[in-house]
Amino acid sequence: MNFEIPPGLTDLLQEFTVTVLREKPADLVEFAAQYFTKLNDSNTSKTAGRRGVKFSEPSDQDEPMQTDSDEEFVPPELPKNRFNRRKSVCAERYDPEADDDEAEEKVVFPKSDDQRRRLQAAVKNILIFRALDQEQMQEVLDAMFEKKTEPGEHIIEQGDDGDNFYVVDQGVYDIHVNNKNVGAYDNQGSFGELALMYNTPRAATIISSSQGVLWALDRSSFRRIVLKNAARKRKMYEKLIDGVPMLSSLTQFERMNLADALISRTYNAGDQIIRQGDEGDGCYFVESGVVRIAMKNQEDPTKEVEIARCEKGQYFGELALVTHKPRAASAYAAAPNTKCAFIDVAAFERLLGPCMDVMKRNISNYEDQLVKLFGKSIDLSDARS
Ligand code: 1OR
Ligand code: 1OR
Repeated sequence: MNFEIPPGLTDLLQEFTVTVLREKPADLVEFAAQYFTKLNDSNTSKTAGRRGVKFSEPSDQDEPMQTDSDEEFVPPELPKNRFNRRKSVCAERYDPEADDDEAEEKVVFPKSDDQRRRLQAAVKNILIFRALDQEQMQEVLDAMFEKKTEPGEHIIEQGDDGDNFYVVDQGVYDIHVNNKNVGAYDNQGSFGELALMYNTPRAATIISSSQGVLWALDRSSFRRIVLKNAARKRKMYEKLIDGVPMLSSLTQFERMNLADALISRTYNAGDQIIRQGDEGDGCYFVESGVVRIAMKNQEDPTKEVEIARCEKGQYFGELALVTHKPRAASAYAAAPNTKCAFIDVAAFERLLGPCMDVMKRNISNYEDQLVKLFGKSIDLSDARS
Protein backbone atom coordinates (compact mmCIF):
# COMPACT_ATOMS: atom_id res chain seq x y z
CA MET A 1 0.00 0.00 0.00
CA ASN A 2 1.15 3.49 -0.72
CA PHE A 3 0.97 6.06 2.06
CA GLU A 4 1.16 9.71 1.37
CA ILE A 5 2.17 11.75 4.38
CA PRO A 6 0.19 14.98 4.28
CA PRO A 7 2.31 18.11 4.43
CA GLY A 8 2.57 19.41 7.97
CA LEU A 9 1.78 16.11 9.72
CA THR A 10 5.32 15.53 10.94
CA ASP A 11 5.65 19.07 12.28
CA LEU A 12 2.23 18.90 13.87
CA LEU A 13 2.93 15.66 15.71
CA GLN A 14 6.40 16.72 16.67
CA GLU A 15 5.20 19.93 18.25
CA PHE A 16 2.44 18.08 20.03
CA THR A 17 4.87 15.46 21.33
CA VAL A 18 7.29 18.08 22.61
CA THR A 19 4.46 19.87 24.40
CA VAL A 20 3.33 16.61 25.99
CA LEU A 21 6.83 15.86 27.20
CA ARG A 22 7.18 19.33 28.63
CA GLU A 23 3.77 19.56 30.26
CA LYS A 24 3.53 15.93 31.43
CA PRO A 25 -0.29 15.94 31.46
CA ALA A 26 -2.01 13.39 33.68
CA ASP A 27 -4.74 12.80 31.11
CA LEU A 28 -3.30 12.56 27.61
CA VAL A 29 -6.61 12.39 25.75
CA GLU A 30 -8.03 15.41 27.52
CA PHE A 31 -4.79 17.25 26.93
CA ALA A 32 -4.79 16.35 23.23
CA ALA A 33 -8.40 17.47 22.85
CA GLN A 34 -7.61 20.85 24.38
CA TYR A 35 -4.36 21.19 22.47
CA PHE A 36 -5.89 20.64 19.06
CA THR A 37 -8.99 22.70 19.86
CA LYS A 38 -6.79 25.59 20.84
CA LEU A 39 -4.63 25.11 17.77
CA ASN A 40 -7.69 25.04 15.56
CA ASP A 41 -9.03 28.22 17.17
CA SER A 42 -5.77 30.04 16.73
CA ASN A 43 -5.45 28.88 13.12
CA THR A 44 -8.93 30.06 12.23
CA SER A 45 -8.50 33.40 13.93
CA LYS A 46 -5.17 34.02 12.24
CA THR A 47 -4.55 33.12 8.63
CA ALA A 48 -0.81 33.23 8.94
CA GLY A 49 1.70 32.90 11.73
CA ARG A 50 3.72 30.29 13.47
CA ARG A 51 1.94 27.14 14.26
CA GLY A 52 1.85 25.98 17.79
CA VAL A 53 -0.05 26.53 20.93
CA LYS A 54 1.19 28.75 23.66
CA PHE A 55 1.04 27.15 27.07
CA SER A 56 1.73 28.78 30.34
CA GLU A 57 5.22 27.97 31.54
CA PRO A 58 5.07 26.79 35.12
CA SER A 59 8.50 28.10 35.90
CA ASP A 60 9.26 31.76 35.49
CA GLN A 61 11.48 32.01 38.48
CA ASP A 62 14.04 34.17 36.77
CA GLU A 63 11.59 36.92 36.11
CA PRO A 64 11.74 39.79 38.53
CA MET A 65 8.89 40.02 40.97
CA GLN A 66 5.93 41.68 39.39
CA THR A 67 3.97 44.13 41.37
CA ASP A 68 1.70 45.57 38.76
CA SER A 69 -1.46 44.43 37.16
CA ASP A 70 -0.08 41.57 35.11
CA GLU A 71 0.91 39.63 38.19
CA GLU A 72 0.22 35.93 37.84
CA PHE A 73 0.19 33.12 40.35
CA VAL A 74 1.31 29.76 39.11
CA PRO A 75 -0.08 26.71 40.85
CA PRO A 76 2.53 24.75 42.77
CA GLU A 77 3.53 21.28 41.62
CA LEU A 78 1.65 19.22 44.13
CA PRO A 79 1.32 15.47 43.72
CA LYS A 80 -0.82 14.66 40.71
CA ASN A 81 -3.77 12.34 40.99
CA ARG A 82 -6.99 11.77 39.20
CA PHE A 83 -8.58 14.77 40.85
CA ASN A 84 -5.67 17.07 41.04
CA ARG A 85 -4.66 16.91 37.44
CA ARG A 86 -3.28 20.07 36.01
CA LYS A 87 -6.03 22.09 34.49
CA SER A 88 -3.01 23.49 32.82
CA VAL A 89 -3.24 23.25 29.18
CA CYS A 90 -5.11 26.27 28.20
CA ALA A 91 -5.48 27.27 31.78
CA GLU A 92 -5.50 30.98 32.13
CA ARG A 93 -3.11 32.15 34.74
CA TYR A 94 -4.81 33.96 37.52
CA ASP A 95 -4.79 37.72 37.33
CA PRO A 96 -5.87 39.13 40.68
CA GLU A 97 -6.28 42.64 39.35
CA ALA A 98 -8.87 41.48 36.87
CA ASP A 99 -10.71 39.42 39.44
CA ASP A 100 -14.35 40.22 40.08
CA ASP A 101 -13.80 39.31 43.70
CA GLU A 102 -11.94 42.58 44.05
CA ALA A 103 -15.15 44.51 43.75
CA GLU A 104 -16.99 42.59 46.43
CA GLU A 105 -18.21 44.22 49.60
CA LYS A 106 -16.61 43.80 52.97
CA VAL A 107 -18.10 40.92 54.95
CA VAL A 108 -18.64 41.35 58.70
CA PHE A 109 -19.83 38.61 61.02
CA PRO A 110 -20.53 40.15 64.43
CA LYS A 111 -18.88 38.23 67.28
CA SER A 112 -19.31 37.86 71.00
CA ASP A 113 -16.41 38.68 73.33
CA ASP A 114 -15.79 34.97 73.82
CA GLN A 115 -15.73 34.35 70.09
CA ARG A 116 -13.40 37.25 69.48
CA ARG A 117 -11.03 35.99 72.17
CA ARG A 118 -10.98 32.46 70.73
CA LEU A 119 -10.50 33.74 67.21
CA GLN A 120 -7.59 35.97 68.23
CA ALA A 121 -5.89 33.00 69.88
CA ALA A 122 -6.53 30.71 66.89
CA VAL A 123 -5.08 33.07 64.28
CA LYS A 124 -2.00 34.00 66.30
CA ASN A 125 0.25 31.42 64.69
CA ILE A 126 -1.34 31.21 61.27
CA LEU A 127 1.63 31.66 59.00
CA ILE A 128 -0.24 32.71 55.87
CA PHE A 129 -1.63 35.74 57.74
CA ARG A 130 1.90 37.02 58.37
CA ALA A 131 1.83 38.65 54.95
CA LEU A 132 -0.99 40.96 56.09
CA ASP A 133 -0.81 44.38 57.65
CA GLN A 134 -2.89 45.28 60.70
CA GLU A 135 -5.82 46.69 58.78
CA GLN A 136 -6.03 43.68 56.49
CA MET A 137 -5.83 41.38 59.50
CA GLN A 138 -8.74 43.20 61.10
CA GLU A 139 -10.79 42.77 57.93
CA VAL A 140 -10.01 39.06 57.98
CA LEU A 141 -11.09 38.75 61.60
CA ASP A 142 -14.36 40.55 60.82
CA ALA A 143 -15.08 38.29 57.87
CA MET A 144 -14.40 34.98 59.61
CA PHE A 145 -17.31 32.94 60.87
CA GLU A 146 -17.54 30.07 63.30
CA LYS A 147 -18.27 26.53 62.12
CA LYS A 148 -18.88 23.66 64.53
CA THR A 149 -17.91 20.24 63.23
CA GLU A 150 -18.98 16.68 64.05
CA PRO A 151 -16.79 13.54 64.18
CA GLY A 152 -16.47 12.03 60.70
CA GLU A 153 -17.56 15.20 58.92
CA HIS A 154 -15.73 15.89 55.66
CA ILE A 155 -14.83 19.55 55.78
CA ILE A 156 -13.04 19.48 52.44
CA GLU A 157 -13.22 16.83 49.73
CA GLN A 158 -10.22 16.28 47.48
CA GLY A 159 -11.06 17.27 43.89
CA ASP A 160 -13.82 19.74 44.80
CA ASP A 161 -13.73 23.42 44.05
CA GLY A 162 -12.59 25.62 46.92
CA ASP A 163 -15.18 27.42 49.04
CA ASN A 164 -13.61 28.46 52.36
CA PHE A 165 -10.25 28.75 54.05
CA TYR A 166 -10.24 27.31 57.60
CA VAL A 167 -8.41 28.01 60.83
CA VAL A 168 -8.61 25.39 63.58
CA ASP A 169 -10.00 26.64 66.88
CA GLN A 170 -10.31 23.24 68.53
CA GLY A 171 -10.49 19.59 67.49
CA VAL A 172 -8.44 17.15 65.46
CA TYR A 173 -8.70 17.14 61.67
CA ASP A 174 -7.20 14.32 59.61
CA ILE A 175 -5.57 14.99 56.25
CA HIS A 176 -6.11 12.37 53.52
CA VAL A 177 -4.42 12.45 50.14
CA ASN A 178 -5.61 9.80 47.68
CA ASN A 179 -7.46 8.05 50.53
CA LYS A 180 -4.32 7.78 52.61
CA ASN A 181 -3.98 9.50 55.95
CA VAL A 182 -0.91 11.73 55.66
CA GLY A 183 -1.23 13.80 58.81
CA ALA A 184 -3.54 15.77 61.06
CA TYR A 185 -4.15 19.23 62.46
CA ASP A 186 -4.26 18.81 66.22
CA ASN A 187 -6.06 21.76 67.79
CA GLN A 188 -4.09 24.21 65.67
CA GLY A 189 -3.19 25.23 62.15
CA SER A 190 -5.08 26.14 59.02
CA PHE A 191 -6.01 24.52 55.72
CA GLY A 192 -7.80 25.07 52.45
CA GLU A 193 -5.67 27.88 51.03
CA LEU A 194 -4.34 26.07 47.96
CA ALA A 195 -7.55 25.80 45.96
CA LEU A 196 -8.37 29.43 46.71
CA MET A 197 -4.90 30.74 45.88
CA TYR A 198 -4.19 28.85 42.71
CA ASN A 199 -7.65 28.07 41.35
CA THR A 200 -6.97 24.35 41.59
CA PRO A 201 -9.17 21.51 42.87
CA ARG A 202 -8.82 20.69 46.56
CA ALA A 203 -5.52 18.81 46.99
CA ALA A 204 -6.56 16.82 50.07
CA THR A 205 -9.61 15.64 52.01
CA ILE A 206 -9.95 17.01 55.53
CA ILE A 207 -12.04 14.99 58.00
CA SER A 208 -13.02 16.06 61.47
CA SER A 209 -12.07 13.21 63.82
CA SER A 210 -13.67 14.73 66.89
CA GLN A 211 -16.16 17.40 67.71
CA GLY A 212 -14.49 20.64 66.91
CA VAL A 213 -14.69 24.28 66.02
CA LEU A 214 -13.29 25.97 62.94
CA TRP A 215 -13.10 29.56 61.82
CA ALA A 216 -13.93 29.93 58.15
CA LEU A 217 -13.10 32.69 55.70
CA ASP A 218 -15.14 32.68 52.51
CA ARG A 219 -13.42 32.36 49.16
CA SER A 220 -14.10 35.86 47.97
CA SER A 221 -12.87 37.54 51.18
CA PHE A 222 -9.79 35.30 51.14
CA ARG A 223 -9.00 36.33 47.60
CA ARG A 224 -9.74 39.97 48.18
CA ILE A 225 -7.72 40.38 51.37
CA VAL A 226 -5.21 37.52 51.77
CA LEU A 227 -4.41 36.22 48.33
CA LYS A 228 -2.24 38.88 46.79
CA ASN A 229 0.15 39.43 49.67
CA ALA A 230 0.42 35.77 50.59
CA ALA A 231 1.00 34.59 47.01
CA ARG A 232 3.58 37.30 46.45
CA LYS A 233 5.41 36.21 49.58
CA ARG A 234 5.37 32.56 48.57
CA LYS A 235 6.77 33.48 45.20
CA MET A 236 9.41 35.75 46.67
CA TYR A 237 10.84 33.12 49.01
CA GLU A 238 10.50 30.21 46.58
CA LYS A 239 13.85 31.06 45.02
CA LEU A 240 15.62 31.61 48.33
CA ILE A 241 14.38 28.27 49.66
CA ASP A 242 15.37 26.45 46.46
CA GLY A 243 18.87 27.89 46.87
CA VAL A 244 19.46 26.50 50.38
CA PRO A 245 20.89 22.96 50.14
CA MET A 246 19.87 22.20 53.73
CA LEU A 247 16.21 22.61 52.72
CA SER A 248 16.36 20.30 49.73
CA SER A 249 14.44 17.51 51.46
CA LEU A 250 11.35 19.70 51.88
CA THR A 251 8.37 18.97 49.65
CA GLN A 252 6.74 21.69 47.59
CA PHE A 253 3.97 21.93 50.17
CA GLU A 254 6.44 22.29 53.04
CA ARG A 255 8.34 24.97 51.10
CA MET A 256 5.17 27.03 50.72
CA ASN A 257 4.50 26.85 54.45
CA LEU A 258 8.09 27.85 55.14
CA ALA A 259 7.74 30.83 52.79
CA ASP A 260 4.70 31.97 54.78
CA ALA A 261 6.76 31.84 57.96
CA LEU A 262 9.84 33.80 56.80
CA ILE A 263 10.42 37.46 57.60
CA SER A 264 13.13 39.46 55.83
CA ARG A 265 15.51 41.59 57.90
CA THR A 266 18.06 43.97 56.45
CA TYR A 267 21.31 45.03 58.20
CA ASN A 268 24.06 47.57 57.69
CA ALA A 269 27.67 46.44 57.72
CA GLY A 270 28.72 45.91 61.34
CA ASP A 271 25.21 45.44 62.76
CA GLN A 272 24.96 42.68 65.31
CA ILE A 273 22.42 40.01 64.37
CA ILE A 274 23.01 37.47 67.16
CA ARG A 275 24.70 37.95 70.54
CA GLN A 276 26.66 35.05 72.01
CA GLY A 277 25.05 33.82 75.24
CA ASP A 278 21.53 35.03 74.40
CA GLU A 279 18.60 32.66 74.25
CA GLY A 280 17.84 31.43 70.71
CA ASP A 281 14.68 33.00 69.26
CA GLY A 282 15.04 31.89 65.65
CA CYS A 283 17.26 30.95 62.74
CA TYR A 284 18.43 32.96 59.71
CA PHE A 285 18.93 32.23 56.01
CA VAL A 286 21.25 34.60 54.17
CA GLU A 287 19.45 36.19 51.21
CA SER A 288 22.26 38.56 50.19
CA GLY A 289 25.42 40.08 51.64
CA VAL A 290 27.76 38.42 54.12
CA VAL A 291 27.41 37.41 57.77
CA ARG A 292 30.42 37.01 60.03
CA ILE A 293 30.28 34.49 62.90
CA ALA A 294 32.59 35.28 65.82
CA MET A 295 33.22 33.60 69.15
CA LYS A 296 34.53 35.09 72.35
CA ASN A 297 38.09 34.20 73.10
CA GLN A 298 37.90 31.87 76.09
CA GLU A 299 40.95 33.36 77.86
CA ASP A 300 40.02 36.96 77.11
CA PRO A 301 36.24 37.31 76.56
CA THR A 302 36.65 40.94 75.52
CA LYS A 303 38.19 39.67 72.29
CA GLU A 304 36.41 37.77 69.54
CA VAL A 305 37.71 35.31 67.00
CA GLU A 306 36.04 35.04 63.62
CA ILE A 307 35.09 31.41 63.10
CA ALA A 308 32.97 31.42 59.95
CA ARG A 309 31.32 33.48 57.22
CA CYS A 310 27.91 32.83 55.78
CA GLU A 311 26.74 33.90 52.35
CA LYS A 312 23.67 33.49 50.16
CA GLY A 313 22.18 30.01 50.52
CA GLN A 314 23.68 29.43 53.96
CA TYR A 315 22.05 29.59 57.37
CA PHE A 316 23.05 30.35 60.94
CA GLY A 317 21.44 30.56 64.36
CA GLU A 318 20.15 26.99 64.21
CA LEU A 319 22.52 25.64 66.86
CA ALA A 320 20.79 27.16 69.88
CA LEU A 321 17.42 25.94 68.59
CA VAL A 322 18.63 22.39 68.03
CA THR A 323 20.64 22.08 71.26
CA HIS A 324 18.36 24.26 73.43
CA LYS A 325 21.47 26.04 74.68
CA PRO A 326 22.42 29.74 74.55
CA ARG A 327 23.81 31.18 71.33
CA ALA A 328 27.26 29.64 70.81
CA ALA A 329 28.61 32.62 68.90
CA SER A 330 27.75 36.13 67.75
CA ALA A 331 26.74 37.04 64.20
CA TYR A 332 27.37 40.38 62.44
CA ALA A 333 26.51 41.76 59.03
CA ALA A 334 29.83 42.02 57.17
CA ALA A 335 28.60 43.80 54.06
CA PRO A 336 26.26 46.74 53.50
CA ASN A 337 22.65 45.83 52.89
CA THR A 338 22.96 42.31 54.20
CA LYS A 339 19.58 40.65 54.02
CA CYS A 340 18.49 37.57 55.99
CA ALA A 341 15.21 35.69 56.15
CA PHE A 342 14.30 34.96 59.75
CA ILE A 343 12.18 32.07 61.01
CA ASP A 344 11.07 32.10 64.63
CA VAL A 345 11.66 29.15 66.91
CA ALA A 346 8.02 27.95 66.92
CA ALA A 347 7.83 27.82 63.13
CA PHE A 348 11.34 26.32 63.00
CA GLU A 349 10.20 23.45 65.19
CA ARG A 350 6.99 22.95 63.26
CA LEU A 351 8.37 23.19 59.74
CA LEU A 352 12.00 22.15 59.70
CA GLY A 353 11.72 18.68 61.23
CA PRO A 354 12.49 17.07 57.86
CA CYS A 355 15.85 18.92 57.74
CA MET A 356 16.91 18.09 61.27
CA ASP A 357 19.24 15.25 60.27
CA VAL A 358 21.14 17.45 57.83
CA MET A 359 21.42 20.20 60.42
CA LYS A 360 22.73 17.81 63.04
CA ARG A 361 25.29 16.44 60.59
CA ASN A 362 26.48 19.95 59.89
CA ILE A 363 26.67 20.67 63.62
CA SER A 364 29.04 17.71 64.02
CA ASN A 365 31.25 19.44 61.47
CA TYR A 366 31.38 22.49 63.74
CA GLU A 367 32.97 20.32 66.39
CA ASP A 368 35.68 19.10 64.04
CA GLN A 369 36.43 22.65 62.95
CA LEU A 370 36.48 23.81 66.53
CA VAL A 371 39.05 21.22 67.47
CA LYS A 372 41.18 22.32 64.52
CA LEU A 373 40.84 25.98 65.43
CA PHE A 374 41.16 25.93 69.20
CA GLY A 375 42.67 22.51 69.78
CA LYS A 376 39.78 21.46 71.98
CA SER A 377 36.24 20.28 71.74
CA ILE A 378 33.02 21.79 72.99
CA ASP A 379 30.00 19.94 74.26
CA LEU A 380 27.50 19.77 71.43
CA SER A 381 26.31 16.31 72.44
CA ASP A 382 22.66 17.30 72.78
CA ALA A 383 22.63 18.23 69.14
CA ARG A 384 23.59 14.78 67.99
CA SER A 385 21.25 12.75 70.15
P1 1OR B 1 -6.74 22.90 49.50
O1 1OR B 1 -7.48 24.13 49.20
O2 1OR B 1 -6.15 22.15 48.35
C1 1OR B 1 -7.09 20.84 51.02
O3 1OR B 1 -7.70 21.90 50.32
C2 1OR B 1 -6.07 21.40 51.95
O4 1OR B 1 -5.34 20.46 52.69
C3 1OR B 1 -4.99 22.12 51.16
O5 1OR B 1 -5.56 23.24 50.55
C4 1OR B 1 -3.96 22.35 52.22
O6 1OR B 1 -4.26 23.48 52.97
C5 1OR B 1 -4.15 21.12 53.12
N1 1OR B 1 -0.75 18.49 50.23
C6 1OR B 1 -1.71 19.35 49.87
N2 1OR B 1 -2.55 19.97 50.72
C7 1OR B 1 -2.42 19.68 52.00
C8 1OR B 1 -1.46 18.77 52.45
C9 1OR B 1 -0.60 18.16 51.51
N3 1OR B 1 -1.57 18.72 53.78
C10 1OR B 1 -2.54 19.55 54.13
N4 1OR B 1 -3.08 20.14 53.07
N5 1OR B 1 0.38 17.24 51.86
C11 1OR B 1 0.41 16.59 53.16
C12 1OR B 1 1.53 17.04 54.03
C13 1OR B 1 1.41 16.41 55.39
C14 1OR B 1 1.33 16.78 50.88
C15 1OR B 1 0.86 15.47 50.37
C16 1OR B 1 1.85 14.80 49.54
P1 1OR C 1 23.57 29.71 67.41
O1 1OR C 1 22.09 29.62 67.55
O2 1OR C 1 24.42 29.14 68.44
C1 1OR C 1 25.25 31.51 66.63
O3 1OR C 1 23.96 31.24 67.16
C2 1OR C 1 25.41 30.77 65.34
O4 1OR C 1 26.68 30.79 64.77
C3 1OR C 1 25.21 29.27 65.58
O5 1OR C 1 23.91 29.02 65.99
C4 1OR C 1 25.67 28.70 64.31
O6 1OR C 1 24.72 28.85 63.30
C5 1OR C 1 26.85 29.59 64.06
N1 1OR C 1 31.09 27.10 62.99
C6 1OR C 1 30.19 27.69 62.19
N2 1OR C 1 29.13 28.33 62.62
C7 1OR C 1 28.96 28.36 63.91
C8 1OR C 1 29.87 27.79 64.80
C9 1OR C 1 30.96 27.14 64.30
N3 1OR C 1 29.44 28.03 66.00
C10 1OR C 1 28.30 28.69 65.88
N4 1OR C 1 28.03 28.92 64.61
N5 1OR C 1 31.90 26.53 65.11
C11 1OR C 1 33.04 25.93 64.54
C12 1OR C 1 34.19 26.87 64.76
C13 1OR C 1 35.31 26.66 63.84
C14 1OR C 1 31.80 26.56 66.57
C15 1OR C 1 30.97 25.44 67.14
C16 1OR C 1 30.60 25.65 68.58
